[in-house]
Amino acid sequence: MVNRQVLTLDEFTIREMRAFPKATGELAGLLRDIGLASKRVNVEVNKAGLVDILGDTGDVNVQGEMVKKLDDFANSQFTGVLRHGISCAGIASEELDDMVIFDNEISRNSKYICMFDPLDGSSNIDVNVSIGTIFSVYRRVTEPGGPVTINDFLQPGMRQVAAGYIIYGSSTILVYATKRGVNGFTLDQSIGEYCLSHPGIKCPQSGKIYSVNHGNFFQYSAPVKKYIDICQKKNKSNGGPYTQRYIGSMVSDVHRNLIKGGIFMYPGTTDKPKGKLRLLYECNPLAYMVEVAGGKATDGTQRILEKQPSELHERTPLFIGSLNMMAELEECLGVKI
Ligand code: P6P
Repeated sequence: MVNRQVLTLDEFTIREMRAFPKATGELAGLLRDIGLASKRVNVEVNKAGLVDILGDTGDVNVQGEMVKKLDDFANSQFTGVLRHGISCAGIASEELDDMVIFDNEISRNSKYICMFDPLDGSSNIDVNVSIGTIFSVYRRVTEPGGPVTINDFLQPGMRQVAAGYIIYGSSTILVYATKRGVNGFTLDQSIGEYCLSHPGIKCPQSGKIYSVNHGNFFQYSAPVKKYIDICQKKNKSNGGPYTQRYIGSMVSDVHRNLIKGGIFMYPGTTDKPKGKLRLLYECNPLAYMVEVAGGKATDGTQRILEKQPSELHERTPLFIGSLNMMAELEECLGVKI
């Protein structure tokens, strides 16, 4: 059996960097930092079930501190590696009310900012359902040398430089996109490296899986209900009825649909007209990745990536997935986006 040359994440990002002679290596460095933090989170996520069985509130680490709640732990890991790296001037996180300015000499001169949801779907840990980290990278709009400002974070999603997620599931996979494509890397625990396992991911134009929380059905708008009806009806032309899959971890649902084709919906409801999901560090990165892979993402009226954010934690309805399914949805919504 020929031992196939498998590229690690670092080898891949350095190869990508060589394609741009002017590249400084900062983006490759930032992705390496994210990979490192995710490996540390992966260790704790894998232990979480055990801790629950032991009834313990968490390990005591070498400094004698109680290990923080997993969300906080993940947040501190991603914040820490980016603060001590060479590529990031500041971060915003679902776990933190405000942006964090990395006010040191190196970071002030870094050209990127990063936003992330450190552990999306963490309520699923107790029942061993996969969860994920979502991240989004922009070039700062303020001049390097000074501290970042809120304007560096409130950029429309189309200006992302890179975006990605890590899924801590049956295996741990890191998927990221730049304008050159979407690539997936599975963690090889035996060597502690992410290895290229899903090169050049393309979102199938059609799919037969739809993801939505049916528990909110009676709170959805009539056009959304109409589309859900279509998903459930026998229909030779679109291969209906579709299969319904809803994991409760958006990263996993979107990842499955990215690979197999499908649509994920978190519509607005009468109780929450803007839905539940966050624009900056959940919807924008996933929308960027799915669009690079050939799919589509809207809020039901416009492309997610065109939305001008007005505050860090704003929410948006989200419809994301295969082109043909998104077209069916738009027909029900009476829009063409
Ligand atoms: P609901 C997890 O909390 C999350 O943000 C997404 O990962 C997931 O798809 C969604 O919320 C589930 O929300 O309201 O359907 O339970």
